[in-house]
Amino acid sequence: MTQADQKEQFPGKTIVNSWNEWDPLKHVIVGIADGCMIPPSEPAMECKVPIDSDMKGQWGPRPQETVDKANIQLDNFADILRKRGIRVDRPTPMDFSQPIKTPDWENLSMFGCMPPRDVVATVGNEMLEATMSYRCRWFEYLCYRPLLEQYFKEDPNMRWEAAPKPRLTGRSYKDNYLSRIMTIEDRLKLTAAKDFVTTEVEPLFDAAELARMGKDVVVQHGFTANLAGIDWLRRHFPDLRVHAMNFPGDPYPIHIDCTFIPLRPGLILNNPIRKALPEHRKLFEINDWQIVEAAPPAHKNPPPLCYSSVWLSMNVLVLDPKTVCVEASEIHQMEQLDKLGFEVVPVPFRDANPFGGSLHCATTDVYREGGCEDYFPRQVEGF
Ligand code: DAV
Repeated sequence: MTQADQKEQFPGKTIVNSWNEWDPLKHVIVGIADGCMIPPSEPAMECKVPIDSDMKGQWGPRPQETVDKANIQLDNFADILRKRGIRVDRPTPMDFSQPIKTPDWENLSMFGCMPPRDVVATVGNEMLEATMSYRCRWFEYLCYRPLLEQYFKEDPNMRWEAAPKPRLTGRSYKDNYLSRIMTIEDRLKLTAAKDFVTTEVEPLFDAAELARMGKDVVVQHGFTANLAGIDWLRRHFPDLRVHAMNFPGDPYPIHIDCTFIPLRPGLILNNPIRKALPEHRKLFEINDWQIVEAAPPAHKNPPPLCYSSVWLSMNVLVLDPKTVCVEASEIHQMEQLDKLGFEVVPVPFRDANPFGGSLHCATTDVYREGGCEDYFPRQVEGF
């Protein structure tokens, strides 16, 4: 669909507003796979690539046929959303193969612009560019600037913000982190003890660490968000309640959206091997929210050259409190959501998974109807 066609289908004015993960979705950004790279090794990246991954030691442009196949599924996803009356915008890719540098470091390439969820957080009428935590993703916000500039012009109430760009020098990462790991059990011990690869010298967070539930926002503390980053968010949103959560059981904790997904008021989908801790569940329990364990993934392994785990199965995009998009081969997840009372929209997306995730990762909200509600009137001291 061209820009002109889209103007014809969606003549209304631009509104930036999204307070949660479930209210009726009206406008969204869907990523693009063009030019996406397997980035070169760098401190944070090294710790995320799974021990047995086919990506270990590789870097360079992704094979063009895989880019083409991913784009077919991304375009199809965008069309499914448009047919449901949702306006869809796309980022502007750059030449991601070019080396980048700041006064502090150089990196041999960038990453891509497939998962918009990682880069821009929409909270109410604000779109916030995250600090990011990998060097290869330092400039990725530039792919979203044409859209952010446009929304800023079109919606007089939009707040456009950028978190402080981090230095990402060697001081931002623990240099002995990997040397302490021999086995997956070692990893699990470290992550359970909240010993992650990033240090606390500066605020760091990827936008995909946020799960928004009106007045309450939970942020995963892990490889791609540190406590300083969560504290920054807390001070940046003084009217909201920002809660840090960590999930023992995840050897590579990055991005909350394969772990803890709010589906509608009162209902959370939680990864059964990354269970929320009792002290964190309390907030949900005392406010009569239910935390259900996600169905098992349909696949034993992620597709080739994919960073993410098989738990992309639960990386669903909620269109409204009764409708949810699920990857089309994830039969168990579809069945579970159907039983929970949702209309399930199957979306083929496995070819796009290696480019940075599934349906939630591949999108960023611009507009959902509804305002900032307080779903958790009872709070837990110290959380
Ligand atoms: O389980 O591998 C990946 C999330 C990608 N945004 C996982 C989390």
